[in-house]
Amino acid sequence: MAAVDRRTFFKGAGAVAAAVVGAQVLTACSSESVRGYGGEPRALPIPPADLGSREGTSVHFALDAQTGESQILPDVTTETWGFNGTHLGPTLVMKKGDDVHIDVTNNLDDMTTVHWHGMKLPAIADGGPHSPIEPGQTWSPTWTVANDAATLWYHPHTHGLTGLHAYRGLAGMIIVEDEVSEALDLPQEYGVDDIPLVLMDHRFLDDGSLDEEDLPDLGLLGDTPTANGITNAHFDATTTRVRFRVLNGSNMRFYNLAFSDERTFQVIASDAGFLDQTADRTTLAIGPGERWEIVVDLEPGEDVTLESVGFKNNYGVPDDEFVPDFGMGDSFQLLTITGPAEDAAQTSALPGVLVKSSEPDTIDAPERTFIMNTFSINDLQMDMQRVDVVIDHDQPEVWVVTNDNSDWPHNFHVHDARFKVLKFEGTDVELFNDGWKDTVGLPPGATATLAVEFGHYPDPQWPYMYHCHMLYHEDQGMMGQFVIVNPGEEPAAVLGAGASSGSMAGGEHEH
Ligand SMILES: [Cu+2]
Repeated sequence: MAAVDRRTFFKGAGAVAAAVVGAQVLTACSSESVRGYGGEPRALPIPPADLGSREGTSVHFALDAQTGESQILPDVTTETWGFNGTHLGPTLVMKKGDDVHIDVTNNLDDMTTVHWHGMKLPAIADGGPHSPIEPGQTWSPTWTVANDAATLWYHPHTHGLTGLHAYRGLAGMIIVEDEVSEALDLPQEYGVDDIPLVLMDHRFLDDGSLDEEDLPDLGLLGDTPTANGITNAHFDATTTRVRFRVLNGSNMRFYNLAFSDERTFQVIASDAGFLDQTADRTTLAIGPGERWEIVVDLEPGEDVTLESVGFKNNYGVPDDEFVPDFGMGDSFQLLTITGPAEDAAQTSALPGVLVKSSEPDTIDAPERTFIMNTFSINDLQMDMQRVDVVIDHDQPEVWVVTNDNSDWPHNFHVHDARFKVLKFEGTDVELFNDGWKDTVGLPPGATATLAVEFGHYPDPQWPYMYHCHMLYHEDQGMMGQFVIVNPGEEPAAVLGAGASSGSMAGGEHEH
């Protein structure tokens, strides 16, 4: 190991993890982040399900952003941020058609914002950088849930500080249910066989506090993975079939999900809801901001580990000394799992067909191109006073998004939208991109052609964001703004002094 660089920790840990289950051996192997794997496995914490207070279809939630101390590590406390608690936040459960009201109170000493990732909603409620919540203030967005059943999430979108605020722990899951999800024969008992799994990674200083120093070109890439806010998490299953709602809430890290015995699992939902049909996988990439719902069948009493395994070909990132190490080759464990008791009920076959197939109509759709390179999109960096794209219709659009870097990964997230990946070119990296998504991974050189369907809430004053969801990149300016207006309408120059309306960097043309 003498000749190996800072990649040693994860690569070494993975090699051992493949052979031996358990934290102690990993501890012995790691030289840089021993603390991350130390001690006995701890039970996977389940964030409380928050059903809100409901009157008919009107549902009221309250979120308080606050500081606290948490035991991310087993043997030391860490100062963290959380919603309604010291770290992370409750899982908000809502139903399609609900009229949602949320009071977000900022009990921090810092300004923040809260964005509802994946939600179609009016821009004024979207919680982007134009919606600061000052310390002591309460922000009260409201909207009607238009999304199909899906796993969404909420996190800050503070201008230049999104990464830091999420890293400190401001993140929570949202479960949207609808008549389709409730009728399907799938595990759906929250915390029992329907398990939220928020994946993050951190670095720690010797005193247990979060290391918040940005690594050059990598930002807050962590060396210590966590599941629902703790290291070395263990899940004791009580059923033979478990559904995991996996959210990558990390700043910069991509995971390649797999089980330690390379078993096949079923993918049932992408970012924006159910796949048309269940899909069998043995590995599944999940980039920052993305969600997948997977189902795994367990034998009574068996032990198996959910891992992240190194990406084949390093996700297309050159593996040499000149390129920052994005961790694409790392292998490590995420969650150890023990199967249920011998008398656990057997399950029947999973439903093969989940939802009626739907496709966006892209005939005559406007097409726009987005070239991502280092910290820019279309050679521009985020400007709060500049509208980059104006959408003056209620139809889908085709967005062609290219990662123009030959050595850096990116990904691409669009607010108020869901999309299908029509084409994926320019890379040998094979990604599973089925279903409706709102965030797509882009290995070096990759071009993704997206059919994007927007929520239609015309408002000339309030912009939505599109951006790289590697949060250091976003915070460095890899983000643009779009406004949805009525036909012929211009965006209002109300975004601040010097607002210039409609510089069409998106390059609209009919095709
Ligand atoms: Cu990026």
